[in-house]
Amino acid sequence: MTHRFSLSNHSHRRYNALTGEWVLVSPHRTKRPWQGQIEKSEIFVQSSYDPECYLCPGNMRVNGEKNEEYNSTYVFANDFAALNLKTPEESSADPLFNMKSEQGESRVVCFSPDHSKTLPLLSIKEMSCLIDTWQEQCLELGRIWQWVQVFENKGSLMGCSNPHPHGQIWAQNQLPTLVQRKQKSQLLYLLENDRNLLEDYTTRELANGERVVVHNTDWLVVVPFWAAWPFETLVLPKFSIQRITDLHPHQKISLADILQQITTRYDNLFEISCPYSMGWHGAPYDEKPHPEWTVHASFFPPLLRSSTVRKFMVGYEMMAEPQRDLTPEQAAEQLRALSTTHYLKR
Ligand code: H2U
Repeated sequence: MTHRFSLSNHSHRRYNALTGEWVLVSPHRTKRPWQGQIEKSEIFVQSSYDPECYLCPGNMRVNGEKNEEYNSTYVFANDFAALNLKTPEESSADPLFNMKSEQGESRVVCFSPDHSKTLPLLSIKEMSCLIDTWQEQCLELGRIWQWVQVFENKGSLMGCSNPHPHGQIWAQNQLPTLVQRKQKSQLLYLLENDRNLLEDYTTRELANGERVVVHNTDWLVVVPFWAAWPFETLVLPKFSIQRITDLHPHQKISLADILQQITTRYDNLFEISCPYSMGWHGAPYDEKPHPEWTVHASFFPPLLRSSTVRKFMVGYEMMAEPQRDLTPEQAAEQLRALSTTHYLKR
């Protein structure tokens, strides 16, 4: 070991300016042998329609309701909703048993009628349609609820129960923990610097370039400086915007392009249908201006070294804080080098 510190060789902790958490980076550990669990590779669904699928057009869902013969995106109320409109009011301020009942709505968003079309396989037009749907849903639910969480859980490795490309939307009034943390950090940064945290971060990452995976006229994708998951990415706007509902039509087209580019790279990384969780965070729908916020999306793929070796957030991570071996700069370099043509189309 040399005496001069280097980010790519020596252990260090990095601060997540958005959440206020730290991550331990141990770059020299990338070479350790792996004799642990080998996952099953996520394989591509071949057929456009599956008669057994609860989400395909015209099919019956578990509760007996029939899906429409939809031909674009399709939204329905989750039959097993995590948040319900009719939950009774209840709360306790006991410091050791603090609780508050939570009302809300849970919806499922089918991305396409085609059972096999994951995000990277959607055309720009189809992806734009999905962004329109996210916007419409946030607009509608944001009139009722303060928080609208748009997310996608993809692949059995992430606990996704159905391969039909779909995401979910949960709406509620209390701000979830992670959102509260991000709000606090962004507000503090604005108060201390009179500037927007993620706007400054975007400018700095673009100038540095080391963690940039891809960018276009309106959007930037980086492996954030503080990434905890090996190939985690952050999708950032290059313009001021607080909520997904404020996107202009041309910004949706460029967003469709950037989402296609990043998800294609993920599939090309290990040449599988890459599992991940992704979602959007922006200002709450509380009718306040929120100049501290910048809307952004995060992708969290669980894979580490190959299509079959995943990153486990266990042991030290559960007892102390997240830890990673591969540096964010190395991960960005790998993702950057990949083709933007999907390997199935080559
Ligand atoms: P996941 O694949 O991430 O589990 O999401 C699928 C969702 O679809 C899940 O929340 C809902 C489940 O409750 N669902 C229905 O609402 N109706 C069905 O008939 C099947 C699945």
